[in-house]
Amino acid sequence: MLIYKFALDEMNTKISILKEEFQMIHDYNPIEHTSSRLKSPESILGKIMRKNMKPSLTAIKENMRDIAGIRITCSFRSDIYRIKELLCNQQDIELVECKDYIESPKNNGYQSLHLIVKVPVFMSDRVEKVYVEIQIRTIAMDFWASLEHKIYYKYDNAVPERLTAELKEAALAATELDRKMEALHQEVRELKSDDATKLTKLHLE
Ligand code: 0O2
Repeated sequence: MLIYKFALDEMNTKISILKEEFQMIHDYNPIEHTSSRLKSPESILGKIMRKNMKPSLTAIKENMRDIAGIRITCSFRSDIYRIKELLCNQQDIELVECKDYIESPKNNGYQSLHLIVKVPVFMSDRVEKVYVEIQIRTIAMDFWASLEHKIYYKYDNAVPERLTAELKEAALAATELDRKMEALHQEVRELKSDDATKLTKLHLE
């Protein structure tokens, strides 16, 4: 598991650098918060059985791509794609798979951008490319997902139909909230840039 921990450490450092640099240069931070986790051995075993995977180390290393996972929560929907670009443009990050559950939400309403990337981990005697799953979502998407997760576990996967329908409605409300916040954000940005242009003009006169 150590190699997955190192991969997470590396990714967390990359995200911290992006965060600080953005704050300094643009006076704005697109990342609200991040969390990372290593899948527990029990959870890994559970997935091997569920997916009928070969329980060999090589098969696990190649097929289980979410042992190391990072979740990035952003303020706005546009930030999600910006962060994806910033990370994937880094030379040592290889994008293996991108699942866009924002463009195409899951049937239950779940929204998030999922990336599977490979990062090189430099050990004393070798370099290993390690899979990391990155989930990027807005605060509203994250709020919805964490409540849905709790409900799903509470009902042991058999969520009553009424709740499923209400959850879907809540997902639509979260999408609408994200849309409104994005529009407000855009307006504030335009106002700021107008002010900056006026100030520059004043200085030049
Ligand atoms: P944990 O503990 O959060 O990691 P697979 O990962 O192979 O079983 P799939 O379809 O390839 O399945 O993966 P996918 O769709 O990329 O989603 C995997 C992870 O996304 C899940 O991890 C959840 O974290 C999150 N996720 C996906 N769908 C939902 C959903 O409907 N509701 C919520 N709340 N989260 C979701 P794990 O392994 O289930 O758990």
